[in-house]
Amino acid sequence: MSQNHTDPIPATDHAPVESLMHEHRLFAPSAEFVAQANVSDPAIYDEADADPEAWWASWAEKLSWVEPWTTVCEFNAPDAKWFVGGKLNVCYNCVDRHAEADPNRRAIVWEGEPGDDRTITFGELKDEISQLANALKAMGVGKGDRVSIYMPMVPELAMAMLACARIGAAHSVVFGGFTAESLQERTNDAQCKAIITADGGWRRGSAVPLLKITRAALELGCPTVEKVLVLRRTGMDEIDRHDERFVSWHHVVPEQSTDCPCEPMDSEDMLFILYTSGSTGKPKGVVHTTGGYLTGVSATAKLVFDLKPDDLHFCTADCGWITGHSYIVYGPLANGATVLMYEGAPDTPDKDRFWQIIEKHRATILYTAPTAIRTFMKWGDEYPNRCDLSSLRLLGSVGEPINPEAWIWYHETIGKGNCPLVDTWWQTETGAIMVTPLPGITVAKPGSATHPFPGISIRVLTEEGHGPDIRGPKAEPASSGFLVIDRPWPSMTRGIFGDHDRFIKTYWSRFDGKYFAGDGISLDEDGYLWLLGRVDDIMLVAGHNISTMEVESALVSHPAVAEAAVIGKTHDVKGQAISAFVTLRAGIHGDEALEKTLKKHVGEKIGPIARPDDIFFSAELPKTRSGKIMRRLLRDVAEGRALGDTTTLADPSVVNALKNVYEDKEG
Ligand code: 7RM
Repeated sequence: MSQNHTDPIPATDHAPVESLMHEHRLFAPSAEFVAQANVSDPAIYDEADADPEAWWASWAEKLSWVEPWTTVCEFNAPDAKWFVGGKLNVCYNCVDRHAEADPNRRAIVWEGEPGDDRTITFGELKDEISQLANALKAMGVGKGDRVSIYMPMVPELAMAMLACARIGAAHSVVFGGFTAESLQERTNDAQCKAIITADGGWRRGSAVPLLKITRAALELGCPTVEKVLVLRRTGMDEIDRHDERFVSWHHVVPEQSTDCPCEPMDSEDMLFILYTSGSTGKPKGVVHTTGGYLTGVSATAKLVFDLKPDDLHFCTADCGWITGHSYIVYGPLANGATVLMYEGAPDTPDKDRFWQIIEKHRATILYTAPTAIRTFMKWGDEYPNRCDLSSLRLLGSVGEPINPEAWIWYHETIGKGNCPLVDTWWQTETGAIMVTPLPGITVAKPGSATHPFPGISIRVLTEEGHGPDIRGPKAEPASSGFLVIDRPWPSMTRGIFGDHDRFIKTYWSRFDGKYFAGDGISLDEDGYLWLLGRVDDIMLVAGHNISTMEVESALVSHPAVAEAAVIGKTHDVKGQAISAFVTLRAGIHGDEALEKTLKKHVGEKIGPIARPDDIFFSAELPKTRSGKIMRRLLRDVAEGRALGDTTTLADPSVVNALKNVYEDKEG
């Protein structure tokens, strides 16, 4: 076996009771990877655990501070303060200090959907951000204000975020796929003084009319908005010259001075708000602050992605999500790495676009989501196989549990068996990665996010708040329960903007003084953590807790299946019956025989208890705009209810099509 190959190691044959369906191979990093890794000594876990505050302080010390902190952490659940009394500027840390060290190093490599590209050095980035920051000041935006950013994935989006940070204004990035109503609601909730937008952005060959949508939001009413700064991207629209609120980026930004001092910010000053749309209620404005957030994302970016200054880090998320904030902009740039940013869709002009981009720019790290990986599997191996992916040295996954089948495909077909694969669990609210392998240390089990990041204390708790010591000498086999974090960490959210009661109710009430994440989790006897999905999705079938994730993984392990979503449907006898919605791989037709085969397959993989009662074939599954399967809507379909709130769906027509499939079959 070659030295640089990720070696499969025969796994133990015990499998946790709650989780019988596992890929039974273990994947250790190659000796070559370990030799060059940022961290390869497992002692790091004990060091961090022995004194978590000292551990986090050691990361904060790697940042540049205007004034040192006096206290590392003050925690009075749920209120946390980190690096109290310290002052720093996030833009200085992500841009200026690298520009001072080497202005010609690349900061952003950008690829537009139509194929245009642009490389921006740290020196250029500093100048452009400074001009933009001065333009914002001239528009009346200053320290303590909020700004909505509603832009396509162009470098100016990252610049807008960093320019806000430079002058001490908090940004609220609104994903460019959201509607005028969503933009209005978020802008008003955050009381934004300005909106930064563009005429449009490219998506699947057509231009998304961002300026038109912004205008519609203003017409719906955004009383706090005084100015709208508009970048020209597509040339599809013009600013409204008679409306004094509109300002052309190209008129005002280039004429500004490239000199703009970084505002020294208190460690606890707000850096940004990011709205997450939960399944119920209005979107929550998750607040992140300056010192703790930057410490968390810079430490995790460096250790989880093994980030080096000469890496080209390709995170495929949009900056409208937390993944884009933490691992396109703040984490990698704080480390002085180069980020690759792509504007458009993965299938434009063809289904090999990501692979073409990796080949063209020689990306070294790829961080993407299981929904994308399963889509690539469905499209077939010919697309990645056309391209030279040999520059890749590390792969990451985030957003949903990754099925072992998808893990193996990603590892083999994209990573060619050579790249450690990090499955990272975290949330908008946690700011940074919480559960993850460390690529130079961890022996990976496909489908498991493995262990807490050093310094993070994860608990697997029962309803009553009991649970094993997960770092103990011997974990209680197969315990499963609620994912709880019982120690503060620097990048934890400081609250929901304007709604502290909701913050306490949602996250801090279920387990007193501890953070409740809303996810189910289990621990196997080797001490590995397995994410089970949102607790609302976990099924109770004839007295057994079965995770939707597990049945989905069993289905996806069948060669005919591309993707599956499983739900528990109310059942008179069993409590819940299992319904599965299945998407097939290219060229495969779903019929009764296949339905039988798949039921049998799940029964064999997990056990008769997990055998789906019904299987429905469907071309698509309902997903949020960030790609998470929305099982709640499938339950509505299966239980014949009116559909709940569908505004977070990427494509609302999908669920109506599913309703038809379901009703045709059930009559
Ligand atoms: C980063 C992000 C958070 C929710 C979280 C989980 C799910 C995310 C994983 C995962 C299993 C993973 N932020 N989730 N990563 N589940 N394994 N590696 O996605 O705020 O948008 O979503 O996503 O349910 O609670 S988020």
